[in-house]
Amino acid sequence: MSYIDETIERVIQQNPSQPEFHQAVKEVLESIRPVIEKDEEKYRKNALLERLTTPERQILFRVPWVDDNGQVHVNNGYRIQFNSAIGPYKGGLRLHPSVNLGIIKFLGFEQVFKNSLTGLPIGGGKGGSDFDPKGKSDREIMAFCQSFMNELYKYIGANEDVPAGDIGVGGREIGFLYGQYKRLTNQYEGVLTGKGLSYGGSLARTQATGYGLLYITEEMLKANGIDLKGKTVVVSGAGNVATYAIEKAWQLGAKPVTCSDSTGWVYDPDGIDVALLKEVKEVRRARLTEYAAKKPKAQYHEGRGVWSVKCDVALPCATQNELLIDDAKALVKNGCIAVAEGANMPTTIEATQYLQQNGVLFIPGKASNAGGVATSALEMSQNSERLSWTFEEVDAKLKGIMINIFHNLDKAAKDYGYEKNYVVGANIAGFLKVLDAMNCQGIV
Ligand code: NDP
Ligand code: 2IT
Repeated sequence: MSYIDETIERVIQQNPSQPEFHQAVKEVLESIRPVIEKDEEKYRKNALLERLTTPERQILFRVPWVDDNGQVHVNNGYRIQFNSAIGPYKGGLRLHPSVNLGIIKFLGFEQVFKNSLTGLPIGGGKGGSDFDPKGKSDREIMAFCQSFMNELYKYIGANEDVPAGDIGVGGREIGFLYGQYKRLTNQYEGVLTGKGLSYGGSLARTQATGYGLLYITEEMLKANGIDLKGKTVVVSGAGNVATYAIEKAWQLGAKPVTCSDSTGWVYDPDGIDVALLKEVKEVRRARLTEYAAKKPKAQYHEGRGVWSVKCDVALPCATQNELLIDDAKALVKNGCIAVAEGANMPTTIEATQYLQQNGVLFIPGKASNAGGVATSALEMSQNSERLSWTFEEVDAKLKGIMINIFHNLDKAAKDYGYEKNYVVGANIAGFLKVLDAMNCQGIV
């Protein structure tokens, strides 16, 4: 059996009940097959793929906290330090009831290749908890974040592991986490990114993932002779990534017409009103029904369904496995020309293959949502030099990074005979730098 197939089997066997982790490993390993199979025996002897698919360190901990009624709750806390070959572990923290070890491992694994693609010196990690922030008071959120940090602080540091936000973790949570880290360690350092501007945050970090997604989408379309201007865009999600993807889509002359949350979705024929969306989601933390209530022409639907709306470009920006094979079929039927992932692994492997086979340009999240972590790395640079850059400076660097990512993965795809297969291109381009660093550093 080939080394790649053997590794996939071993990962499935050794990590039972972690389907998302299996899926992420399969996607990457299938893509890097042409690299590995050139020198399979050498890699097998060095157990390269065993090391690549086994986290360097997995930290699991108890998070007890007290709610406003005095009731004690216990959640599971995770930090997976996946690979530090090219820099300190870097990656977000997710707070969502669906979080489990397999989900954090899939996210940490993806982060390794994403961070490599940015061209910046950051390794891959991810963490989080099955804590559900929905409906909690600010005091309860603080109690949870402080308890979470009481354990996590032992394993992180500005040169060691630098967490940030993800689903359920935004500016409020990063503030509470940072305050507790500082209290425990007495260190005022760039240990977290996505910080507030008054205590070391970077301008444009809030916007970075969504903006970066649109910069790379525009570049991919341009490379294929297509103009983003005038295109109808369908977006899922209504959180950090979706909101700023919608904002930048407008700025680049496209028209975003949908957004969604975990209970329903909105189609607004006039295009999504960004100010209203921010008011509903960022300020009031409310449901999308409140968006529809303010916009007589907007339609609100319960459940899922944004992919049934006719569009030119689709941007899944909510969560993993939210774009399934039937959604891919609907997109193709409606003439969609490009799918760019804002979320991590939102498209199933089957749906991805269907889109690619039907000529839809498809760019995977590890490339197209890398603007968030890239700007986190820019925040780390600013913290190290104790300076802050202007919004324009950070935004220009972000745009340059996204354009570079596209051309690097486009070139890798061509070099290995997979022209226009941006999944293969992204995985190979991300992998090669990690491979080189791992080879140089010996058996560790
Ligand atoms: P947010 O918490 O800000 O928003 C998440 C959005 O997705 C919300 O609208 C939420 O709905 C919806 N959502 C979450 N889980 C589900 C689910 N199981 N089913 C349906 N809808 C769901 O998170 P982000 O915008 O930060 O993250 C979105 C995606 O982007 C994630 O995959 C994340 O890993 C990825 N990402 C984020 C980056 C960042 O910088 N923040 C960087 C790169 C990738 P509701 O409001 O009802 O909870
Ligand atoms: O998935 C991701 O890249 C993030 N959630 C952002 C990570 C970061 O360190 O900014």
